[in-house]
Amino acid sequence: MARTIIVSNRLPVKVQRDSNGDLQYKSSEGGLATGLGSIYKDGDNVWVGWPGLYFKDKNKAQKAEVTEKLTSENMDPVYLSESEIKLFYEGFSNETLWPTFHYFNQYALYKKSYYDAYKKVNQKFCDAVLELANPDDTIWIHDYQLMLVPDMIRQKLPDASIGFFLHIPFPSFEVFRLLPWRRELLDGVLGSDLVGFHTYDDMRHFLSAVSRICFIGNQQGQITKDRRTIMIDSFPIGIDYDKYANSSAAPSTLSKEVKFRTSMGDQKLMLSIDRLDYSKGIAARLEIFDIFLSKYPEYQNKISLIMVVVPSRDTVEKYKNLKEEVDLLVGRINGKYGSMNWTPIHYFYRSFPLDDLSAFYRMADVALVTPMRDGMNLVCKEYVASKLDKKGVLILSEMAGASKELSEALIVNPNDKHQVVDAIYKALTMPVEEQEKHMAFMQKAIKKFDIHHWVKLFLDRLNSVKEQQKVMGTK
Ligand code: GDG
Repeated sequence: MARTIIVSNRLPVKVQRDSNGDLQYKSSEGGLATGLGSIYKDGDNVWVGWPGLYFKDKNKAQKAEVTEKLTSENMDPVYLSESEIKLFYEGFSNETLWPTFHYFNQYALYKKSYYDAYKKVNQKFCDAVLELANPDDTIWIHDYQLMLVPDMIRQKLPDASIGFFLHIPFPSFEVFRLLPWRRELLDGVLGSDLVGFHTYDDMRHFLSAVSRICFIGNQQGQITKDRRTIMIDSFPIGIDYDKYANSSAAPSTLSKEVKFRTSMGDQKLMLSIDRLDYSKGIAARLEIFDIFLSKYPEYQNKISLIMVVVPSRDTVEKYKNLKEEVDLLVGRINGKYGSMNWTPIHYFYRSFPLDDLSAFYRMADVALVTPMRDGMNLVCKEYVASKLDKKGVLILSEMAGASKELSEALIVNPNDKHQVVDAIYKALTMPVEEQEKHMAFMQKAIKKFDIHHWVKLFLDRLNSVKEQQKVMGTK
C-alpha cells in the first residue's frame, strides 16, 4: 500500500539528555507536528528527521534505544555528527541560507566547507528515505535545510511523488543570486513535482530565479524540466485553531490569567512573542516602545509590554550578539521609565507551557508582531484564535506572510518606527465595537484555513499534479 513519508530536519519529538545523562522524549507542540501528526502516525506512514542530539561512539546502546523507541512510533531518525551539526545546521542552514532568505544577506557566510557538509547531510536524508520508500509512495520534504533532497531522490526514484514546502520567505532574484550555490539549490528543489510557498510573492521570486538562473520559463506556475512538469504554488500555512481556542477557554488558562492580572494590576498590556532571531525585529520593537512612552507620556505607568523571547540558535555568533542587545535595551528602557510600582517591560528569556501562553494571549490588549521578515508568523494567528471575547488589536508587520491574509489587522512597516508608534496609540484607543468587528473577520478566515486544511490542500494538489503528469505523459 502507498505510504506518505514526511521529511524534515527535526522530528516531531525532541530527544534530550537530562542532568543524569538519561534520555527524555519531548513532543513538539509546533503547528507542523500537530498538522502532520494524524498523517505520519497512520498505518505504515513515517516521519524522517534528526532527533535533536548527537551520540558519541561510546553511546551506541543509547542510540539503539532511541532508534527502537522512535521507530515504534513511526519515526525514522537520521543521526548527525557533532561536526555536521556545526557545518550543516548552524553553518550552511543558519549562517548562509537563513540570513539570505530573510534579506539579511550582509550576515551571510559563504563557506565551501558549509556547503559540502550541507550536501553530505542532504544525501544522508535522501539515503534514509530511499531505505524506506517504495516507488508509489508520496514523499513530502520540508524547508530550507533540505533543498537538495528532492532531486537526490528523483535520481533514484524517477516516478516518485515528491512535494517540497519552504517555510521561510524565498527572496527576490537579486538577493538569491548572491549565493554561490544558487543553481544547485534550484536544481535540488526542482526534483519535486509540487513546490509550495507561503505567499504569492515567494512563489513569484522563485519562478523569477528559475527563469534567470536555469533559463526555464513558466506557464501559470507550471514549469517543464527534463520533460517533467513541476507545479509551483502558494499554500499559506494555518494553525490548529481549535487547539488555541480550546486552550484559551481551559480552566487552567483562566486561573493563570487571574494570577498574572492580579500581580500586574489595572493597566493596558501589549504582547510580543518570538524565538530569538534578528529577522523577528525584537530590538527595533523595543526602540519603538521607547519612542511610544516618550511621545505619549500619558501612557507611562498605564501600559506594560510582556516580551517573551524563546532561546534559539544561541551557539551562532549573531544570535549571541542579539541576545546582548536585547538585554541592554530592556534594561535601558526599564531604567529610564520604571517606577516603584511599574515595570514597563516584563521580559522573559525562556519558553512557557501552552496554558501560560494562552493566558498571555487572553490578557493582551494589543499584540505587537513586527518582524523585519517572516515566512508566515504563527504567533499572530494564535493571538487571534485565542481572543474568545473578540476584544484586542493585532499590529502586524507587512513583512510577515500572514499580513496577506490578515488585512483587518493594523498593518505596519517595521522600519517606519513612528508609524508603528502611532499604530500602538490607535490600537489602545480603538473603540471596542471596531476591535470586535476586525477580530471576528480574522477569526473566520483563520478557523476555515487551519493547519488540517493546509495539509489536505497540499497533499491533494500533489496527487492531482501526479495524475495530470500521467494523462499528459510528462512524468
Ligand atoms: C518558521 C517560519 C513560519 C513561541 N514561544 C512559545 C511558543 N512559541 C511557539 C508559537 C508559534 C511558534 O513557537 C513560532 O512560530 P512562528 O511562525 O512565529 O516562527 P518560526 O519558529 O520562525 O517558524 C515562520 C513557520 O515556520 C511555519 O511555517 O510561520 O515564518 O520562520 O507556534 O506559539 N510555544 C510555547 N511556549 C512558548 O514560550 N508552548
